[in-house]
Amino acid sequence: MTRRDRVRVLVAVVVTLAIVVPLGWMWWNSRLPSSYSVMDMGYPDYGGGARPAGAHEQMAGMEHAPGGTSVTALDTPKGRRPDVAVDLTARQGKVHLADGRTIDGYTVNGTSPGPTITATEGQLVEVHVRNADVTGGIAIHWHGVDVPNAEDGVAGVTQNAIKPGHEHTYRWVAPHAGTFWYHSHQMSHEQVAGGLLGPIVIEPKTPEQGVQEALAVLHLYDGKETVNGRTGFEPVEAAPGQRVRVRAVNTDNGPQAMWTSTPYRLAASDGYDVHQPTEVDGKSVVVPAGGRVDLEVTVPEDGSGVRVSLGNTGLVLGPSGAKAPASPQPTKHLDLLHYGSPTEVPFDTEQADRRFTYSIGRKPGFIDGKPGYWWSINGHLYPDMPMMTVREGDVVHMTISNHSGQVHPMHLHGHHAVVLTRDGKPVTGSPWWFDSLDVQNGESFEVAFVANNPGIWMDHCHNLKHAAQGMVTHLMYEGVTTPYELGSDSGNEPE
Ligand SMILES: [Cu+2]
Repeated sequence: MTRRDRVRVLVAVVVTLAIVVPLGWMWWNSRLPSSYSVMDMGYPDYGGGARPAGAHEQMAGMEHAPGGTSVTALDTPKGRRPDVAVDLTARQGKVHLADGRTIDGYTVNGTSPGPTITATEGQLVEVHVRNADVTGGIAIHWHGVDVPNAEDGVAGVTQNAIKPGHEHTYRWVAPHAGTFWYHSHQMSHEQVAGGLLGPIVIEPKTPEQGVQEALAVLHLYDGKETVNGRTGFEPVEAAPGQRVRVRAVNTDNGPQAMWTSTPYRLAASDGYDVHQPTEVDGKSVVVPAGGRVDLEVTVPEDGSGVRVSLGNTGLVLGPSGAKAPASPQPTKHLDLLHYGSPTEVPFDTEQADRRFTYSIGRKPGFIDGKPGYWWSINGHLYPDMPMMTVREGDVVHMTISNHSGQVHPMHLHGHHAVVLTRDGKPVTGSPWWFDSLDVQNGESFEVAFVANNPGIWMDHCHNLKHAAQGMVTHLMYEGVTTPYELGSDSGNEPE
């Protein structure tokens, strides 16, 4: 080897190492421990507000100071008798759908969707959940119901996954009338897709008289759109002239347009009534993944029906045998920024105690040793996520922006937030309350909520595939700790 050859080899080796060593370091560093606490995840973000005494910049974990409140203590008071008692048994295996198909998935009490949980606002709901044979374990989350933290049903954060043959009892007081749903929050990207879910209807204390109700639970089984477990249009008997409130739940990972063959009013979204909703004609309403809308329609007097479409499936409301006219999808969407009329919200949205940024992007890197082009939050990859830290009573502003190339349905547990602006334009209609908000690529929402439910709460993408790819952060109340752990050793995998 000449001197020149030796130099060449040396240069090649140095260049290779300069590439391989940092990559190897990134790979090594990205591997998730077999067991870890959500409190040690990422870095604290105080949103410009007060820091706890002795808080350390690098470690959110420093905050599990002695004397903290465990999530297990943030519970529904004991002693009160339940008003509504429900037994749910989850199974894994064949699912016989209402449309006659049989698929591999999950059932609740033998069906999917599972039974509807119905209660009245203020009632204590007690749900005994049994895992018959779901090998990966289960946990049940009450999507959109702002329950106490101990009842939130997130494996590894608020409880351990319920193992096969085991049970868990959930108790919560129905805090708000509206349309909600329950689903597994253990291996949720697989178990929810497979059908481990069902609807929840909370009626107001004084229901409106003369309004019939119908449920439309949208789900994709094996990639096929269904409503209430069947493809096509399910007939729902309703007399001519009857007002019908259709409660639609989107349990899929993507947004779903919904429209009707007659004009409708959007009575509610995400369980909150729209203030003074006007009649809508020629526009569809988009239900975000995880989101719900209540549409009110009136069955025509001429004996024909109303077609309620969620894509290629839906309901036909009308007298027995009623035909409903074909109803092509409108090209325009209803914009909730300008729908209904303004009214008070119960807190001052002008004053913020904390301001958080939730900027959704995409970048190359490693997550748990896997190279990829991953979702990022504020430029970071999972698990190096912001731990948004608040105190009880804070008014919180959050700017959620998306420059990742895809829509993300953002879901904060335990709270409802109100939209202030989208792309700088303020809400001019009814207060727009949500728990599941579609943020389109290029959009930026400013939202506000009151930190009024202490705990450790997931704030994640409800495209559950994205969540499983690391689109998961948490909102943490100062001084709250969890004894539960995530990771393969713990058996808890909430996403
Ligand atoms: Cu997403």
